[in-house]
Order: sequence, then structure tokens, then C-alpha cells
Amino acid sequence: MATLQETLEAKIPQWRSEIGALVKAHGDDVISQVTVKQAFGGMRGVKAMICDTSLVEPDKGLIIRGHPLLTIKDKWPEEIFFLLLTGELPDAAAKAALQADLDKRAEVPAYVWAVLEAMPKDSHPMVMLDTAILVMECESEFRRSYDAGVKKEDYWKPALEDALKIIATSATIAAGIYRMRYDKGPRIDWTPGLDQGANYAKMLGLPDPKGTFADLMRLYLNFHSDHEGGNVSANTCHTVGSALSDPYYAVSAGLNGLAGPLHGLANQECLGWIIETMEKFGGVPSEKQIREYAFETLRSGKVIPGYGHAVLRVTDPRFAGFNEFGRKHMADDPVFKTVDLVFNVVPKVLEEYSAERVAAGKNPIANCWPNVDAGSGALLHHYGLKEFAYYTVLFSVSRMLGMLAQLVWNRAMGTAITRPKSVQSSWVAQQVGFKG
Ligand code: CMX
Repeated sequence: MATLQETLEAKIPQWRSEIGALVKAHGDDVISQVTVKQAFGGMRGVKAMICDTSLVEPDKGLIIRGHPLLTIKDKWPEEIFFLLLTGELPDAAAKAALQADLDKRAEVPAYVWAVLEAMPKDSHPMVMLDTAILVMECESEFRRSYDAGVKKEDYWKPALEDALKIIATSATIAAGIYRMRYDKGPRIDWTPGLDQGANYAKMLGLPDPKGTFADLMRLYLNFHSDHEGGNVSANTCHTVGSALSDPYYAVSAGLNGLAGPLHGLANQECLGWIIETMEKFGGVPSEKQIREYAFETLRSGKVIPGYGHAVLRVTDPRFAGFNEFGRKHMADDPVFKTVDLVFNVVPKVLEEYSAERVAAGKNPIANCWPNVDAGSGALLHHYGLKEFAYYTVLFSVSRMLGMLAQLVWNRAMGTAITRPKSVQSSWVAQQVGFKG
């Protein structure tokens, strides 16, 4: 099978011509409408952007290029990146070529470490990761090529070069941040020939006698790799990239969105909530105690982290996949047990609370089931990765795969600069005949 670059070289003209023909034939047909509620409500459900890398079905969860996530969960993250970009899983030769290509690019420039070392000791690890990606902007082939006058139809090539450099270095940078930020000793180098998951596990430096932490990291990187185009991080990366800011700027912007507590930071908050519950009740709580604490949390105006989703309306299959891993490898771990008990109790609590909200004239909670973040922290905790503030960095290393695949695809398709029309609230009132 051809390499990643050769596969894209062959497919991109075909995709361009199919999309060009579609837009030419049906450019003025309507595919979505916008209600007042959507305009004021985060554009939820408005179909106004294209993302071919993955699809989130409300009742099925993440599907990557036609493959339901759980059917490809044990692949290498590098294979998932190939799939996201090209629509095909690589064969052994293409996988080995991509691996060798990433190995060649794996060196992190020395100035990145110098910048990280100069940052305040208590910087949030997400700020450190984001700073490292942004400071590497001077490596950008996209910017160099753009300045040299590269043709629009070739934008994707230097964008892919940048994407590969970011992917080849992200786990090393992230692991280096962990060891620096939490005083874990000297950095551990990237090992050529190992996949990104195994490498990341090794570079974090946590004990892994049976190799199952490496399995978890592979699972973790695959599960968080992509989630359509409209989520905050992907959408932000896309918007910034649409201005032809290079991938370093665009990914760094996306990471800033991922750092929000309603998005990627939720996984830091999830385990925090589980541990709080355990501390309050002196160990693994009973279902009755969980119910009590869940209501206490909600009534104090907080969300229960790890539950609910903007699109999904069932238990997130990523949660199910992590839970299966936990049952296999750490069934007796008290933190994992608590997560499992919370899963028995919280959906029902949220349903009841949602009914109370509706009775009080508020929005219902659209999805009372766990999302990806509800269980992942307990698994990391089991392997000794107990620094909650670091968890979003893991999410980021993974989500960069999806953000970058989308970015390269958009440069290949020549997607225009993002510029929706905003309107004033007075215009909306006038438009719908609202008199107040
Ligand atoms: N606990 C308490 N209230 C919740 C809730 C939860 N877990 N999930 C939703 N709600 C509330 C919302 O805050 C919203 O309240 P207001 O109308 O008063 O603002 C109401 O229910 C309706 O929200 P929704 O339509 O069900 O969900 P949204 O699309 O607005 O929000 C999400 C989705 C994920 C932000 C929300 O479910 C939430 O805050 N969950 C907890 C945080 C979390 O786990 N985030 C991680 C999501 C995965 C990711 O993107 O990384």
C-alpha cells in the first residue's frame, strides 16, 4: 500500500472533484435552518460546517471514517491518524513507513525545553503544553511555504509536514511536562519503533511491569482522537486555520478551548468529584451516599462532571470501552469501584433533577448518561498518574490527531475563511415580531 503522503496525493484530486461537483449542482439547496434558541444557544445542531474525518451519532457515539470506535480501539494511534486523514487503515507497510517518518521527526527543539523551564513552577500543565506548541511555530513549513508563494492547491502539503512534526513531538513534550512539573526526575527520550501510546507510557516513567499501562495509553489516545468538527477545540482550530494561520497557531488555539471545564478540563474535574465523594464517606461510598452527594452537588449550582453531552444521547461508547478495561485490569481498585457505582446512580439522579428543572421552567438535561471523561481518570489513577491537572494534557495529545487531520483536509479542500453572519438581538426581536 502507498504511504500516507502518496495515498493523499491520489485521493485529494478525487475528493476535490466530488465536492466541487456537489457544490456546483446543489450549492443553493438548504440543509439546515436556525431557530432563535439555537442562535442564542451555542448553535447546537446547526449544520453549517463539513467534517469528513468522523461522525458522532447521538445514539451510537463516535464513528471514524465508517468504523465504530470500539471496533478499532486496539489500533495504534498512528493508524487512527492515517484513517482519519485518508479514510483507510494502513496496511503493515504503510504503517511502518508512517512510523519511520514520525521517528525521524521526533526530536523536540532545545528551545522548547528552555521556554518550559523558564515558566512559573505552578503553571497549569495545559498552559505549558500550549506554550510549547506555540513556541514551535518557528518550525512551520506551512508559513515558510506560504511566504515563498506556494500555490493554494498545494497548501495541504506543508500543512501535513507541520502536522507530522507536531504529532511526532507532542507525546515527548507532554511527558516532559509531566516529569518537569511534578518533579519526577529527568526526561525520558522517545524510543524509535514504539507506537505513540507505548512511547507516551514509557516517557511518563510510571511503573508498568505488565505493559497494561501502555495498552491503556493506546486506548486513551484512540478514544479521544476526534469527535466531529463542531466541538470547541476542533471548531476553534478550524476557524484559526481558515485564516491560513499555520497549524502551530491553529492547534494551540484549539488547545486553549480544550482547557475549558465544560470541555477537556472536565476529566480533571471528574476524578476530583469521585475522590471528594470517597473522602466525604471514608472510602467506597454506598449507592445511597452517592445519590445524596450528587444532589448536594447539583443543588449547590454545580454540574456533575463526566455526565451529559451536547450531541450524544446514550452512554458514550468511550466510557463503555474504558469501563471494560477497568473491569479486566483493576476490578478491585476502590476508585474504579466508585466510578462503577456512580454509573449505577447518577443517570437516575440527573433524570430526577432534570424533571425538577423543567418544573421550575428551566431546560431539561438532554443526556443523563456518562461521557468519555467519567471513567478515564480512575484508570490513570490506578497506574499512579494521580495529578488531575495533567489529565487534559493527555486528552490534548490525542485530540491533536483529529484537529490536525481536519486541518490538513481543509487546506486540501481549499475551505474558505470562516465568517458566519452575526446579528444583533434587537434584529432577532424585530425579525420574529417580539414586542417584549
Ligand atoms: N450536571 C448538571 N447539569 C447539567 C449536566 C450535568 N452533568 N449536563 C447538563 N446539565 C445542564 C446544563 O448545564 C444546562 O443548564 P442551563 O440550561 O441552566 O445552562 C442544561 O442541563 C441543559 O444542557 P444540555 O442541553 O443537556 O447540555 P449542553 O449541550 O448545554 O452541555 C455539557 C453539554 C457537556 C457541557 C454538559 O452536559 C455538562 O456541563 N456536563 C458536565 C461537564 C462535562 O462532563 N463535560 C465534558 C463533555 C465531554 C467533552 O466535550 O469533552
